[in-house]
Amino acid sequence: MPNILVTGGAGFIGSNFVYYMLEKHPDYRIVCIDSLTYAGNLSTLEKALQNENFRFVKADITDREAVDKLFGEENFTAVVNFAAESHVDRSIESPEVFLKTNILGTQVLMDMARKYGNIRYHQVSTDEVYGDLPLDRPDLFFTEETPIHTSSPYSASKASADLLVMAYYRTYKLPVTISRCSNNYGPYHFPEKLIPLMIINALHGKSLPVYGDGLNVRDWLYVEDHCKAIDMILHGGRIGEVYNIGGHNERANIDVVKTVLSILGKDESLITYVKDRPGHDMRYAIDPTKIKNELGWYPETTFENGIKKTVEWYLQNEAWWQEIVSGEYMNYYEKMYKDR
Ligand code: NAD
Ligand code: TDX
Repeated sequence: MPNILVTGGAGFIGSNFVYYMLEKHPDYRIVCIDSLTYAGNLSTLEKALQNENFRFVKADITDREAVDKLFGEENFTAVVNFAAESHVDRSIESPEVFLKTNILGTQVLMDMARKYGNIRYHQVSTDEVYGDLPLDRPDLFFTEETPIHTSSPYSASKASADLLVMAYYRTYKLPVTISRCSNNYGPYHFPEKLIPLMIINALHGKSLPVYGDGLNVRDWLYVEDHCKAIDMILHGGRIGEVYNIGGHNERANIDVVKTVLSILGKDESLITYVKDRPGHDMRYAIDPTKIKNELGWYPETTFENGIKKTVEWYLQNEAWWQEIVSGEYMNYYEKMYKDR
C-alpha cells in the first residue's frame, strides 16, 4: 500500500491535499506531520481523522529526532513537503523562523528520505522564487527556465530550499521533483491572506486594506487544481524536474477585492488604500506549458466559479474562521495594520 507523508497538512493547501488524496486514492495511507503553528489547525483535519487510512502526528519538521522516529515507524513510499512559514508580510517582520523551517526543515526531511531507502520526495515550492514581472510586459511569463530572483525573506527561503533539493538530486540521486505554483485560494485559507482577509473584513463591515495602488497582479489558482497537479507529478513527473503550476488567471488585487465585495453585496466604500508592502512584487504569471504537455494537467475551476465557491465556503464555515480571528490573530492584525 502506498504510504505518503504529507508535511504541513493542517495548513491551507496541505489539508486540501490530504482530503484530495484520501478521496482519489482510497487505498493509500496518508500520514500528516504538522507542528500546528499559528497557521495550522487540527479542526481542519477533523473529517480526515475519522478515516482509518489517515494518521496525524504533531511534530516539527526541523526536529530531526522526531522525524527520524516517524520514518522508522512508517514505511513511507513518498514525501510531499508543504510545511512552511508561508506569509510574506510575516517574513519581512521576522525572517529567522522562515529560514529555519523552510530551509533546514527541508534538509531534515530529505536526509530521512535518503536514510530510509531513497524515498520519492516532492517539494512544494512557489512562483515567488522567480521574483516579479513588469506590468507593461503582458507577453512575459515565468517558465521553469526563468532565473531565480527573489524579493522577500520568504521567497529567498523557498528558493534556498529548491536549490538544496536539486543538490540532493545531483549529489545523492535522491528521486526528487519540485512544483512552483501561483497564488492559491479556496477553503481553509488562513485569514491573514488577501482573499479570506477581505471576505472576513467585509462581513464585519471593517475597512479593506489594499496595499499601494492595488494594481499588483497575482495569478490565481483554485486550491483543488493545485492538489491535482501535485498528485500527477508524484505519479508521472520526471525525476529531477521542476514543474510550474498556474492557470492564466491574472487579476489585479483591486479587481479581486471588488469581485469579493460584489459577491457579498457590500459597498466599495469599504476599500482603503494603505502603505505598500516593502519590496512588493508587481506581477506573477505562470507559463504552465510543461505540465500541460507532459502530464496533461489543466485547471478545472475558473476564477469566476472558484471565487464564488470560496466566498460561499466562508459563509458556511464561520465557526472555523471565527475561532482563528478571535484569538492571537487579533494581535497580529493590530500590529500589522494599525499604523498602515
Ligand atoms: P499555511 O501557512 O496555510 O500552512 C503551513 C502549515 O505548515 C501549517 O499547518 C503549519 O502548522 C505547518 N508548519 C509550519 N512550520 C512547521 C514546522 N516547522 N514543522 C511542521 N509543520 C509546520 O501555508 P499554505 O498556504 O498551505 O502553503 C503550503 C505550501 O505551499 C508552502 O510550502 C508554501 O510555500 C507553498 N505555496 C503556497 C501558495 C499559496 O498561495 N498559499 C502558493 C504556492 C506555494
Ligand atoms: O491586506 C492585504 N492587502 C493587500 O493588498 C494583504 C494580506 C495582501 N495584499 C496584497 C499583497 C499581494 O499583492 O494582495 C496580494 C496577495 O497577498 P498575499 O495573500 O499575502 O499573497 P502573496 O504575497 O501573493 O503570496 C502568496 O502566494 C504565493 C502566498 O502567501 C505564498 O505562500 C505563496 O508562495
